[in-house]
Amino acid sequence: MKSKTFDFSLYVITGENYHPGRKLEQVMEQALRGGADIVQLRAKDAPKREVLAQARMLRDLTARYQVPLIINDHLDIAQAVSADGVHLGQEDLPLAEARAILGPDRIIGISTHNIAQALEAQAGGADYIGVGPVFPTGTKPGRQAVTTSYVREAAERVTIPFVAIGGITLDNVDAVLEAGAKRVCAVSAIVGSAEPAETCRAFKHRLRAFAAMA
Ligand code: 3NM
Repeated sequence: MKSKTFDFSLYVITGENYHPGRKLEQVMEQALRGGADIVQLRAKDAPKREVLAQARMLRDLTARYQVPLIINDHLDIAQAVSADGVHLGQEDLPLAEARAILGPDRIIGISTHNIAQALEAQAGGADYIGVGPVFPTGTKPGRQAVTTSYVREAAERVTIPFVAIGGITLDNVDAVLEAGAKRVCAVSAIVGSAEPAETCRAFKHRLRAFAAMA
């Protein structure tokens, strides 16, 4: 897959805790059917071999839909399954080291929680950044929400793609888009919904409506 030609508006991250009794593969296939344009495997507490097995499954699934696969944190797993890239938090392997390992062609995304981190990631060669958590979220408990004011600041000052993340639902996504986000990311609102495909379609509808107004 030509990783660096990627673009996306709806970014879906896995969250197995949100769909007990439903298989990861089914839920993510539904998200892809509904229009997810990029998928991240995020399995913070799973044993590494299980993450690897999930990564292999998602590599096959995302390839069928021609959608990039990003692996949270584990560069070795990303390489083992030929994922399109990795996503790194502020406490993970630094961007420069990750780039040295993965080379120029893989996507590297960085979580940022303020404009200084955003500009640092941009200057360091990140392909995209996360901007969040916009709203309080049970997926990352205990983290202070950055509110839509950080989204607004990112829209003004960040020149690489940025994706708003954290507590985003169909009920509040318009506020995020109004603040200037062109890309949004969700875990619980999508993988925890009864109909992930329908939910993705509804998110895409909002994203398209705002893109048409711009
Ligand atoms: N990263 P939900 S917020 C994984 O701000 C993640 O960097 C965040 O999950 C950040 O859509 C977050 O369920 C949780 O709120 C997103």
